[in-house]
Amino acid sequence: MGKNTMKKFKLLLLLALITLNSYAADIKFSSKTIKSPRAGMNISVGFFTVSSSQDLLIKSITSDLIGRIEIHSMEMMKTSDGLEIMKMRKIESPKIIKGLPFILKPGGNHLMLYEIDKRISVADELVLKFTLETSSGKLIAQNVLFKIN
Ligand SMILES: [Cu+2]
Repeated sequence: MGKNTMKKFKLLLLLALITLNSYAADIKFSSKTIKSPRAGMNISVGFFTVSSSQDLLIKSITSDLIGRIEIHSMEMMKTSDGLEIMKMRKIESPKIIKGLPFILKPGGNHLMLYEIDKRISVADELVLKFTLETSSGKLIAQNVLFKIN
């Protein structure tokens, strides 16, 4: 290999590595739990924490055993007669900010699960399929295992 060819080859190799690296988001899920629905109910909540090495949008979360999954925010509100009530609202495009843990936990933001299949009551674990989008528009599919308790 000539000196010039070698240089070009090294440059190409470097470019390939940089490209690969920009696609490989380091995404870590933890504290993944789903609450078993109460008897006779088909809705419930779930929680997790996720950290990412790059900004991501949560495009969808699905499961074969759950009709619809949303991420909700939760706030305490005071009514005109002074009562404290909890208000939940769907977060339309949840954003995971690079380096900042995105936390869903009891009393705060949470997963809202609707139309839960009865088979879930005998399961210990469930996979939720996350579709995430990078800032450059690339979609990342990730299966995340949740404990049911
Ligand atoms: Cu909710």
